[in-house]
Amino acid sequence: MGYTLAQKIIRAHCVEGTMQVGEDIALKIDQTLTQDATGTMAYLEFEAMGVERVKTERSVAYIDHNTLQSGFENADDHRFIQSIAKKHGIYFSRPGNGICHQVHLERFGAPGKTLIGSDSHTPTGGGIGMLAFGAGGLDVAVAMGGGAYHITMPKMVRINLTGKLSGWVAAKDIILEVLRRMSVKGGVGKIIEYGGEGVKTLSVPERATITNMGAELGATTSIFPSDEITKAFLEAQGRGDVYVELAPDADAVYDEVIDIDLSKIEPAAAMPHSPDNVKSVREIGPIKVDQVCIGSCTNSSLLDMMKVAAILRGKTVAESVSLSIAPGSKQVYNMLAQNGALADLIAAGARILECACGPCIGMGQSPNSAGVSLRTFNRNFEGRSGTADGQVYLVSPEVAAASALTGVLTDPRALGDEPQITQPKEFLINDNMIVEPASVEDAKDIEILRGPNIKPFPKTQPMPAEICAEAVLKVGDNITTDHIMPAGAKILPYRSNIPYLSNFCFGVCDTTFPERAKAAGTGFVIGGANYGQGSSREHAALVPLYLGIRAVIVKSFARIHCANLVNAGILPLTFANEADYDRVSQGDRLCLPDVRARLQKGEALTLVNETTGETIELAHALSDRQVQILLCGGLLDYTREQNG
Ligand code: MIC
Ligand code: SF4
Repeated sequence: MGYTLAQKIIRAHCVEGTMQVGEDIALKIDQTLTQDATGTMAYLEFEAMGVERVKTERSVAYIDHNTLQSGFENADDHRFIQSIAKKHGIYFSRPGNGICHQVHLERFGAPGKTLIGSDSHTPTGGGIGMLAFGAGGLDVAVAMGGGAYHITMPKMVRINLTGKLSGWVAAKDIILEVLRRMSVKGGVGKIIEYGGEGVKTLSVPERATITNMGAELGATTSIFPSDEITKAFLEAQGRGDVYVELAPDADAVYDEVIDIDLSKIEPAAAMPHSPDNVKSVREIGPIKVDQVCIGSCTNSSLLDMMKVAAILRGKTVAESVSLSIAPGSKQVYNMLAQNGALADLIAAGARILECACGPCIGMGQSPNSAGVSLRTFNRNFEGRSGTADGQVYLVSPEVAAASALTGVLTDPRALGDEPQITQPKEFLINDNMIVEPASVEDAKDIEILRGPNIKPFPKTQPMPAEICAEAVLKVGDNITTDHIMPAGAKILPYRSNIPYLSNFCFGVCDTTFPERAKAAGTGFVIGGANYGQGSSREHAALVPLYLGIRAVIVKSFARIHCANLVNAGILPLTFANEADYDRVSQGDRLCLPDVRARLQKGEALTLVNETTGETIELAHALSDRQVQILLCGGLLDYTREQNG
């Protein structure tokens, strides 16, 4: 029996476990990346591990999220990350150099390598045949220190692409179609491999758009084969030497196969407030648009920007629309400047932003009240834009640009012939914004620069014999980490200040939660299906930990958040029967009797609802290692214990 592409890379990196679906496997990690919103915490954790020099082949620290300096906090965090990178062997991508995933694809990614990043869209690297995972900061810190990355061996899904996209239909429309079919929880526990003849019609940036947004399926990761197109991209980046051809075996076995005929796909949009709420632009109709934002790690490549420039050339953005554009990297920005396309964007009235995440993470450009915002981004969760009642639609750059001109949601097929944009033979290569780490010798003298906003890691404690506490919060299905720990311009500066951040925990669902949790001292959170979908921010676990949450009991979890809860020492449990979700109400007094001993012995866990007198069966999918981590009080304590 042959292997799938992902299985081949897993086999080459597996240091523990066997490739049986559902088993815990440990992978050697070749590369890591961090961004600044999760990076400060990740490097504090790395420091706590006491490792002098990173043990990966390449680790890169990017500054791309917290790019508004409205006080000293973000600037201080950037200095901290820069100094720690220099000292410990990490490359540092300076603010202004671009969004981590775009720059990593351009300058560092390599087919066949493993990458973990403290950002859920790290699977963007799958566009060049990397096996790339989003992870919590603590997992990335462990990997930088040479530790393996643990995942549950996923199922293999093949998405078979046939045919060719018609004019004006984009890679974004392919992934929106996959989301429409599979939903935001359809990818949980799965690796999505793209294959078939249709793959040859897609450039690397298009493939990367698709693997990037595989995060919204909840997939462990997504990957494309590495072929002649990958080779041409890497050669154009002056990195042809890292190319290797990679494909699945002809007799590889997949758990699921999905066929997509590219010629049948239409321009589409994900409607508020979920990336899987997808309809064709034609079906939605010409709704009035207030704002258009083009950029983000999903759609900010040179190819995307050139298409947008061609659509806007010689025209003016509709009077009622605010259009902002953020190129994905300095390379893209600079090339647009040199070839004149930037002038077309400016002339048309676009507001050009720096190459960073920007509006995608609520760093500016919040829409007006109840405003309709079309975005080429990957997430349209409620409130994420910074405007509580903002109506965000996710679309391709083509739909975005066409609609910016008309002021209503527009099918770009109405614009006549599609402009033909080809990938350049050579990209503009200038790595002057990537700072190399100091030599081992020089590193000794480097001082780590810490600002006053950096507060200590929350207190952890070993798993107690039993947990008895109140259900301080009960929420429904598909709760995102943006609900649990919102981001945006007002809060992001406090990513290294958990006590301050805690005032905003679950703010989207219930602003009284922080106060009530503090008053209760310890507590449970009860949730529905796909709890914790979205970002990799470990703050969505560290802040509840700080607020005394000891266990989260839900119908099902999203992968990265579940791992983050374990790493923080919070027990992630599920109802053995989903219907039992209805047998717990907010405010009920709950008990997990003998929880420590039962976890140790591998015995079933039960929940006693002392308010109703009922006993409820629980389940968990914890590996033996995760049980050990929880018994110690979290991954930091576990790692310290392991290192003696
Ligand atoms: C996101 O897109 O939600 C983020 C902001 O990039 C997060 C990371 C974070 O919260 O810092 C992610 O995707 O992991
Ligand atoms: Fe940045 Fe948005 Fe991409 Fe997250 S999804 S890394 S915030 S651009």
